[in-house]
Amino acid sequence: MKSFRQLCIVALASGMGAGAAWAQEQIIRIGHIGPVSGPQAHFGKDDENGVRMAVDDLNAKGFEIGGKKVRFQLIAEDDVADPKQGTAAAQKLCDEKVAGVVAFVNSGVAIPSSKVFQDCGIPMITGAATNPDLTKPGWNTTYRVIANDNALGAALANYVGKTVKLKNVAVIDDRTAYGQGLANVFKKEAQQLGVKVVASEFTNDKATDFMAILTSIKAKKPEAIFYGGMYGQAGPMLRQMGQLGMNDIKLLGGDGICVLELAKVAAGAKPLENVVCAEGGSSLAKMPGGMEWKKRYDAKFPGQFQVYSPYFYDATMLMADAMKRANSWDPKVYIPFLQKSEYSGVTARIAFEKNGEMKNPTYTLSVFKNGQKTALD
Ligand code: ABU
Repeated sequence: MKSFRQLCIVALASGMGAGAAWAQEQIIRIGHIGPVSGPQAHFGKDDENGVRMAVDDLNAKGFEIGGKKVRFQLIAEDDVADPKQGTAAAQKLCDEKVAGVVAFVNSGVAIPSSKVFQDCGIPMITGAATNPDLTKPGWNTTYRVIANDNALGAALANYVGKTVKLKNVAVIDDRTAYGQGLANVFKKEAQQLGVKVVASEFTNDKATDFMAILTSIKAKKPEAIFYGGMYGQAGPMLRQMGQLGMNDIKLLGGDGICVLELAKVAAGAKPLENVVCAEGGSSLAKMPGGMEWKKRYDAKFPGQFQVYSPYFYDATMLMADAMKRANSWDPKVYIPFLQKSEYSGVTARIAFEKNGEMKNPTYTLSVFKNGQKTALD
């Protein structure tokens, strides 16, 4: 890296006693962008913690690139789950010439921001934004380390059509890139399995009153409602399903509702017991290093774990691993090494397809038993 900022050399006192030496460390800046304020802050903070933990672990190890001692520094930005603020933050990280970015909860923010990073040649990896359109352009700057919504929508459709063999479902989405995209995949896959979609409704990602939509759906007698959206809406939806006596209807959804926080916002609503949700990756217990990593995370960030932080941790470590193999933190030099990653992480062994999607991603279906998220298999 050639700019003055990136050549910022920090001289650190390294020795004790006589003949103390000075070691030179190269600062390598890694960006994170996510909703660390607003209604989705639980997700954003958890993800930022994952990147921070990786940066701290790398620095504690005394990481070297090309024989040079380096020190990673996290540059954290808030997008408040808003595409405009997200693209502005992306441009800021481009202007600051960070070496790489690990970012984004929301697909609606990740998709336009990925273009900003493509234009400035800085690679970004997401561990949470799951809309398949993110990798459609096939840019060498866009990567994902978790299953996308094609996998999650198909998994839920299979569950409905083949496992519990339901005949009629209703679909609601929140009109975001994520919610609408996931609902469309589910609908298409479910219909191909002979499941009838008796109602298609939409809301928005700020709504909290679903009484009118649910009343209209109730009249069509579906056995399940598929919700494409986030837990902040699914929680009140479950409460209102309870108020309307819809206690035997399943609520299905993707990773946006597949979080412990859902039980909190559902506040004891009976239909929480009927939730079936799909998330990318394995349960912590089945990840190669999940339980041990979670113990360390909990000690560092008590009570803040949600779902995606291990993926953000792995994405950061994988990016550092690509720099090490490339002997460079210059994106132009290390991107080809990033593309060819074979990284054994906490979550899985990670390698990429040509378009930046993870090879062979897994998924997990979960239910809520006694308010606890519990993997089905
Ligand atoms: N994948 C859940 C987070 C929402 C999104 O992808 O927009």
